[in-house]
Amino acid sequence: AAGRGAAEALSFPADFQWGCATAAYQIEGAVKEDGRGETVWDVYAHTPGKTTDGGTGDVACDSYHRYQEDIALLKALDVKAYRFSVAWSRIFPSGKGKPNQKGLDYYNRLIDGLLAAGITPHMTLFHWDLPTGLRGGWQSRDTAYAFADYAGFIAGKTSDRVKHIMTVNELRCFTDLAYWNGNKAPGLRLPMDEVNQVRHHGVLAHGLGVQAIRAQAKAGTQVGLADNATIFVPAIETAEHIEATKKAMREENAMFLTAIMEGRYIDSYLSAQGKDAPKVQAGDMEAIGSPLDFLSLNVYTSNTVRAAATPGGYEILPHLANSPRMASPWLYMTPEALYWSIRSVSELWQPKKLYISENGCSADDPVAPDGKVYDADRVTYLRNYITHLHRAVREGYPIDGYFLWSLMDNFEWEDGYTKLFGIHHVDFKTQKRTPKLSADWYRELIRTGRLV
Ligand code: PNW
Repeated sequence: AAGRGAAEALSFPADFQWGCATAAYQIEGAVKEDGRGETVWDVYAHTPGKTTDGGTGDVACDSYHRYQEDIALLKALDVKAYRFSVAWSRIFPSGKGKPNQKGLDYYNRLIDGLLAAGITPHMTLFHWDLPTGLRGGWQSRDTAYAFADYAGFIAGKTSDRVKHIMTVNELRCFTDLAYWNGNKAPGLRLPMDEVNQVRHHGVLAHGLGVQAIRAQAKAGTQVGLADNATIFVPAIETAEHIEATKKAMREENAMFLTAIMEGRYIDSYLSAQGKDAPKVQAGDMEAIGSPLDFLSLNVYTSNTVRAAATPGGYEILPHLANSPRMASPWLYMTPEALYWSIRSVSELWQPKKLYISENGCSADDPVAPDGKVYDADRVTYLRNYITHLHRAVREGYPIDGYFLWSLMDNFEWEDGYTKLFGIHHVDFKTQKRTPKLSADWYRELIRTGRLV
């Protein structure tokens, strides 16, 4: 009886939304087909030296042509939901102006195919593939207005069937990493005042996007975003370290998630930035703080936090030389991140509903003599993280679903094809998709509804 009880303790609710995630530029290919416009990632990936192996998204997984095969993979896993992104430049080739019906047709085919297979679509409107027709990119405030027009348009066209819409994916990645660190497209390294303005245009685009979607979508459409907040885990689970963790969460994400959840830039951020703080116009913060129907978090890794000596202070502990990590150097294995991300945002801001919109890892993918990939490290990573997801479910946080990144190996941005996150192996010569051990493991988790 004790053994049985232990197994039941790791059960998930029957209606828990297990899913997989992908993004347009990472899987679609067909970059010049049916009127798709050029994006910053087309330019960046084709600039020599920008991606590790010279890889581009020109072909990627060829999902633009093979989406039915991808739906079949999802169906074989028996996932309940699929998170994909819409390529803005397929809908508005230069970012604005006249819509391109052929681009819209593709997403209609995909959405209808998913629904026919009994899979709920969760749609992201911007996953970094900014049309180059938008001069100045995210440095320009006009890009936020163009995004809102695009978001409202696509919501109007699809919300009869798509009930979960995310505005943008990972603000930090397409602002800081693209305009400050410079290792994502367009690859700039701007001074801090300009970076803060780029960040502001990013959160503004999200906020104006929420308003436009609400104005044009059918009733019952749920709107949120997929954010990669920087996540913290308390050094020890005591009141003082938990307090420090929440404080770190709120302050370290001040320019993104905190601004969105509170509708303002908190004082510590504004005073730290001083004269570099963003220039804000009337109405901006109201738009940015638009209430959301759900919040989705992309969770990969975290840092440990301890309460600092000064009252109310916090200290972020650095990763150590031998801290366990996965194939991508930034991807430290910190499974508690899944629980503490959910708990911290819940205690800070009480979102109505939560999803994990991405979790997964790059790992060694050894091909066995039988041709199968036995990615045991990825299974270990997933089992550990989902154990901590279970804790959040068990404690009653309003978490409705989990999307594994990624359905299949794909174009991993500046790493090209040298770091792969798929639970299906893709042979990029033949485009053959093969389930890895992790896909078999995930299918079993979905089938039984519990961690085994
Ligand atoms: C996410 N970090 O990116 C993206 O949403 C995906 O498109 C991407 O393929 C996936 O995670 C794996 O990298 C991230 O440095 C990139 O912490 C970098 C970080 C986090 C997420």
